[in-house]
Amino acid sequence: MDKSSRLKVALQKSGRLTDNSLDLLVRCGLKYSRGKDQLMCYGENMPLDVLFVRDDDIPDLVQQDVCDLGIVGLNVIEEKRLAFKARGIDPLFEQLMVLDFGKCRLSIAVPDGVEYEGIPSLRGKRIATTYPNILARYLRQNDVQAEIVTLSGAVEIAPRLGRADFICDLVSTGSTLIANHLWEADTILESQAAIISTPVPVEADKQDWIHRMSMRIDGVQQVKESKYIMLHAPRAKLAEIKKLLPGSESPTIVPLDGTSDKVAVHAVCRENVFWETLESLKSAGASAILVLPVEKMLA
Ligand code: PRT
Ligand code: ZN
Repeated sequence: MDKSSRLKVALQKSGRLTDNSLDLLVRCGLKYSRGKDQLMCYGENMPLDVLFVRDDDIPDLVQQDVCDLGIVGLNVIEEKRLAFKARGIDPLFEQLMVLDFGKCRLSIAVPDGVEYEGIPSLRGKRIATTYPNILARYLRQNDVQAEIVTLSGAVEIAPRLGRADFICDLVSTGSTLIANHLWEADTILESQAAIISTPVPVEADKQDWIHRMSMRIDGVQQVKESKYIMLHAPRAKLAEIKKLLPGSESPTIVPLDGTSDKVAVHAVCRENVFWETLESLKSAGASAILVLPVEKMLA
């Protein structure tokens, strides 16, 4: 396979998404070696290489077909999508799937002591943000005119510096807002990491790898919460016990040697299994209950 038919994936170089993104590829089977400059990782066992860049550059690299795939927050994806659209760029990169990390929200925050009674309070005010396109859409959708002050960082100090009345910034725990004497008023976008893919049609063998990686990522995300339960159950209690198994569709029922009134039940549970569930199963008559982690899954 020649170099050009290798998949190129853009990941954040150093930040909140870096470890989870690389870990995801490793869980999908990737074994890699790092380039000398640390800017790339080369897949040793699959035709996939990783390019490390700033997260803000990921949508551009995918849009320009420099990379086939990228992992980046929905906040950045949405901001870039709106910016590209405004410039009349078409077709746009595609969003393949959302991932279970990088969760945060883009919210309007208000300085302590300042009155805020919902969106109309923004009318005619200055709002500092690094997400001008998302904020503009929000204001437009709510029919409110306000001044957007676009900053490249340190948005939370803008009100104190007298540069803005409100801010619109990412929040996860909320402690940064509190430390800066701000409170979270309205959420305008829920975000988490996602995979995007090039708008340009890719050749068949690359497409095949994109498909395989999507299936594997799906599997990796599902197994995180999944458990395999095995137990013995009285036949008479089977219906009750099946109902207690969290998130499992149709369990396998296996006869037990030497007894006809008990069976073994095996089930994949798509949700975490807590002690309370085991206690309920036991009360319902189950015995020899085993809960095992699921390592890999392919639907
Ligand atoms: O250098 P580069 O440009 O690549 O990195 P960056 O500094 O732009 O991004 P980085 O690593 O901070 O975040 C990357 C992505 O992680 C974001 O685009 C989001 O999709 C996601 N993410 C998840 C977050 C947060 N949680 C988050 N809390 N991004 C930023 N924050 C900020 C928040 O704005 C606040 O200032 O972290 C601070 C702490 O948040 P609290 O609420 O927990 O105090
Ligand atoms: Zn960034």
